[in-house]
Amino acid sequence: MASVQLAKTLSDLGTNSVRELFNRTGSSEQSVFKQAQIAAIGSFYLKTGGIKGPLGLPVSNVKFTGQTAVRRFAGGQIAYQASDPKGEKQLAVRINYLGFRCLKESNWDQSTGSDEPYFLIGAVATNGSKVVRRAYSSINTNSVRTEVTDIATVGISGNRDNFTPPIVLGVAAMEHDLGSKDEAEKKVRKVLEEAEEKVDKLAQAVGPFLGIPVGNHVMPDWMRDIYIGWLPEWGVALLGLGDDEIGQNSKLLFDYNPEITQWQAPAIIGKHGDNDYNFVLPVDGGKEGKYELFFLIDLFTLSQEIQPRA
Ligand SMILES: [Ca+2]
Ligand SMILES: [Ca+2]
Ligand SMILES: [Ca+2]
Repeated sequence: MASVQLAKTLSDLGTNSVRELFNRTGSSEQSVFKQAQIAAIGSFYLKTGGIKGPLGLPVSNVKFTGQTAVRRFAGGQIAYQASDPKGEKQLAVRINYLGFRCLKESNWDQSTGSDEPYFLIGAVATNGSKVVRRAYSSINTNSVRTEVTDIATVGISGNRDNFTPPIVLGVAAMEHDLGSKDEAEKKVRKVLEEAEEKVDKLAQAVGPFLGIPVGNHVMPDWMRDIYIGWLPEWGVALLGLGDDEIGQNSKLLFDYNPEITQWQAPAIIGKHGDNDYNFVLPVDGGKEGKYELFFLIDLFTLSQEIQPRA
């Protein structure tokens, strides 16, 4: 049976009042023993980085099985065992980009007889973001390129390396003429950084998620607005750069109903070159060209213990 360090839990909350403990958790639980575990789990969660840490967004309130408390998160769970909360298991995402097919080249050629598309592929998770640029030449209708490029890694460092679901995967597709690819990449990175800052600010205002109700999706609406909102901002940022804008597309992945306990990667759809793919991002730029980008997205359970940060 678990034993609860009430004094330590109260001190982590910065109070010595049991009544305040009940207020902070927002739980209607009547047992001080259970309230203390709920609060200790909340404090532990904040010490792993809260939503910006490996656990990410909460997907359940604290549930008791007998005398043991468990709270599930998008990236794992915190269980109150013996006399301390422990962060366990980490669900992580790996995204590999497998190349593309050009369904239709642009309507006119400029400096060369073929198209020179480049893709700024962005992945945004609650615990970080990344932009990868891939550029090509001699592309015409029906051209295919295959490759395996890691967009988001499943690493070995429990606290930092991995992307925790949900994830927004997006692409801004450009056709190179006289512009600077570096400048275009810089602009989309800046939009992503600003989105992350907005999320940080709002997350701090919302607080430690100790008492928020869990809705139909893992990602709260305010966060969804920001993470979906960066796509049109990419479009605006890329205007007038000297390269043609083919278009943008993005999709929110793994924003499941929290009741689902076993998340799964999408089913395999087919092969692009030699590689299985399970996700496609189409970009239809009309007269600027039309493309399909292929991805393989995998989910991993890493079974690591998550240590709180100092
Ligand atoms: Ca052409
Ligand atoms: Ca061109
Ligand atoms: Ca062009």
